[in-house]
Amino acid sequence: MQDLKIAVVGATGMVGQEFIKILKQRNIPAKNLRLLASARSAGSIVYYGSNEITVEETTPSAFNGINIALFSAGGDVSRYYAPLAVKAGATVIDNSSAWRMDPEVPLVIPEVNAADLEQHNGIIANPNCSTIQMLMALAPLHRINPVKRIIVSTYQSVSGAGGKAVFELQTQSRQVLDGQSVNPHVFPHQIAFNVLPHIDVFLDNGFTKEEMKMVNETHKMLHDYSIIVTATCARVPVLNGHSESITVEFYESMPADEARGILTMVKGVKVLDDPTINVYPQPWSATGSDDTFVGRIRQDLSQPNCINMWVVADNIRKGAALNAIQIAETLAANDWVKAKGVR
Ligand code: 25A
Ligand code: L14
Repeated sequence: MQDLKIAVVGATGMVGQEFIKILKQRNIPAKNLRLLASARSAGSIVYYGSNEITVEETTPSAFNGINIALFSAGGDVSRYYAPLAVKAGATVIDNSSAWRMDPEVPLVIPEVNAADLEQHNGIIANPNCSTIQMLMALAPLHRINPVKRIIVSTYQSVSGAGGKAVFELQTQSRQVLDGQSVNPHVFPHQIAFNVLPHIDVFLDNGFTKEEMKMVNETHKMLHDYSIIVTATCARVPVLNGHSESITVEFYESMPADEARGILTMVKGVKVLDDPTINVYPQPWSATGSDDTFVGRIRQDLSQPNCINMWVVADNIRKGAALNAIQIAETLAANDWVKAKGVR
């Protein structure tokens, strides 16, 4: 990983900034890093330890000499630039939803389906944040006792919608407390002191695109299209960290204690589950952490073979930047950085 030349596309965004933070923590040398964004941000300076790196405009030639390009600049940028980056010799790890359901593109959580990376053709998709944390908790259980049905409700923070959305929650919160009127820009309604059952656009089937990502991406990553998934995704006035209430039905009995025991052993998962002392996962304390936190594990009273749980993760970190960097590390460790045709 240390020798690879890495480009970050969308370097000035929420996810882009987290990419930079994690690459620094991984001791990637500044000389191997190229920061790209739109023309608006070109020329701005980003501090990388004691180094100053100038942000450059994303252009097709910006990918010359790059081994890995980490994209987080929205679907349109990815659709246009990812094939150009691949043509220039880079392997793309894309955070947008643009390529996730393409059958040629692996969709990967390294802890869940790392082997899918081997067959990549130059573009690899990073899954949706809500799906990543759900499968971090469910895949280890599914391996032991297959999952039949998932009912999930999300409580998603504003950071998933980008830097302007974070600013909107902060601004509106002050305005409401000061008795002023608020003007929504990023979200369709006031988000401060409110909850919106609406993330991404509505589809003809009555679900939102975000809700259907949780269905479709679960099938693709678990390689199991028989699992029934139904999701409700809500935006809550939390700055960072997504929470999820998950009800999961297994084919066989899954005592809560057994689930707790299995999850305690999983790398990347931390069980925080002691109601006697009010211990359970919270988005505020999950922020900045690499782990996915699971708690409130209990038997569902309404259906046999079912458990309920509460799952929290830092959506910008494990839900986006960290997962993508873990994909890059998996590629590097297995000598899979170059697409299979050119290896
Ligand atoms: O299509 P998707 O997948 O649904 O993705 C939509 C959005 O989701 C975020 C990401 O927002 C994206 O825009 N996102 C994507 N994947 C995510 C994930 N897994 C995710 N969020 C969570 N989890 P973001 O805020 O994180 O990042 C936006 C970045 O994209 C850069 N960008 C935009 N167009 C680009 C581009 N980069 C290269 N080429 C392009 N054509 C964008 O950079 C940002 O880094 P920027 O330089 O355009 O913006 C930096 C500053 O400019 C300000 N600004 C924004 N718009 C305007 C503006 N200033 C003036 N006028 C404007 N119109 C911003 O305030 C910012 O500070
Ligand atoms: O598909 O707004 O990865 O919280 C990530 C951010 C969907 C929307 C994705 C949000 C996007 C989500």
